Amino acid sequence: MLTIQFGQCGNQLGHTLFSEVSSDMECVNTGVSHKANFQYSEDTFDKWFSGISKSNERLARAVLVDTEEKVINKIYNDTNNPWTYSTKNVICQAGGGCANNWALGYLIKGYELSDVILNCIRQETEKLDHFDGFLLLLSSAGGTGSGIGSYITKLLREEYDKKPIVNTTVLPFSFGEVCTQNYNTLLTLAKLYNESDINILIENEQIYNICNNLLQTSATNLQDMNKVISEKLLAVFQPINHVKCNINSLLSQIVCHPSYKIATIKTTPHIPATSANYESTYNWNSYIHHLKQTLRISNLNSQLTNIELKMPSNSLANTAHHVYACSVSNILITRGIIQEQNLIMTDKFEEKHLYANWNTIDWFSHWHQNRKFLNHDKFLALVTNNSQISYSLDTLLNKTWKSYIHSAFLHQYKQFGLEEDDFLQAFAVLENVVKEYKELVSHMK
Ligand SMILES: Nc1nc2c(ncn2[C@@H]2O[C@H](COP(=O)(O)OP(=O)(O)OP(=O)(O)O)[C@@H](O)[C@H]2O)c(=O)[nH]1
Ligand SMILES: [Mg+2]
Repeated sequence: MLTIQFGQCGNQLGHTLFSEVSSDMECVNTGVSHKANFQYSEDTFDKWFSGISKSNERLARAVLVDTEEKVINKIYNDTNNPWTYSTKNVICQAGGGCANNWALGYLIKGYELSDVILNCIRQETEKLDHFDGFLLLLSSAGGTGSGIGSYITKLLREEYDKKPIVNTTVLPFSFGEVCTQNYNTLLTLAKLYNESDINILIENEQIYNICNNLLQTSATNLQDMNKVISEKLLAVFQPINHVKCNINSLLSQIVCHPSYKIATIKTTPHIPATSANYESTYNWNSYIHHLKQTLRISNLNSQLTNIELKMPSNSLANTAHHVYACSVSNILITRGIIQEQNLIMTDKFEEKHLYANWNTIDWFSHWHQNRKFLNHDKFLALVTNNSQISYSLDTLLNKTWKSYIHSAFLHQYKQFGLEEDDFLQAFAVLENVVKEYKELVSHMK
């Protein structure tokens, strides 16, 4: 896999991600044999690193792109890690960033930097005997990640038409950031929908709430949030018992229909470091029950609280009256030791009524890894492609339309050559996505 980090968010997140990969490799309490752990470490290394540097650090298989130096310098010069980035993979065009402007990133700076970026990517991919695909990290709200990230995704699709492209897009807080964030998000999501194989959406608000409510982090900062996002991504991408579970199998399961290419990752447990011992009191099935409840939607007379932000419970409450989102497909990934008296039962996720009726064969998979993940006794991730996403996208569309009909800030985009028609096309793409996801519900089994 080749990771490409764009802009402030993509680079900071990527840096935390590689640090977490290293921490996971170095865990001592693995729960598996020396041989099994050795294999896990080898597979991890092959996935994320391209070799060892002269000073004996692991070299991240990553390309870094930004249009201002501050963040890149900070992460590149952080020498407190057993891993590092390759100098030749750092592409930074100093010039004050893309000013939270998708058009400046996509139409101007993306174009200017594209040859250098693609050359660097070619050098990395040509070294590999087997190349699994791309993982792109970016935020949708700024100008660099959103604009250059979308532009490079388009070029990668042209050059590597058969290689999987996985985008991880961080969505902004709904209030209080920059005035152009909704336009940038609209334009990014619409472009990526057409060019990449899957877009894993991460909502900053949700992550912030996980830090505050569950981890009880005092004064949550971006670093704390990036740790949670990294855990979610690694719970999916770290090695699985069966080697054949790679990006291609993720895609064929989750994106089994070309109209539905958006996924989210729900994870549990998120426990404050001070109460880590508490973790072992939960059995697998309480966690699985909890993850299933994250798929609930509110029915007419109840205001549903966000289940991912609650603690799991060992009492498996009666769920007969619950209403669930309609899923295209789900993958449950479990990491940790399975004991005879505490088996993993996945039937809760296999129930047909959770899925669209046209998906007749492969709506659910379960992947497992015995080796403990980041010192958690048990850690679970649910990769889900379901109708819940239509709510956030609908809200985004409504807000963006409101600005658009008043022509608010449009001149900032037009000065770099973006036209009304480009906006209208992006609205049309995203409105169609929302429509498809909303209609899923009428296809429930
Ligand atoms: N989770 C997370 N979000 C971040 C981080 N840094 C920035 N963001 C979010 O990203 C958005 C801003 O985008 P940036 O990534 O800073 O922008 P950029 O891609 O560098 O683009 P320009 O600075 O406009 O050139 C806001 O929604 C921030 O909340 C980070 O480290 N982690
Ligand atoms: Mg920036």
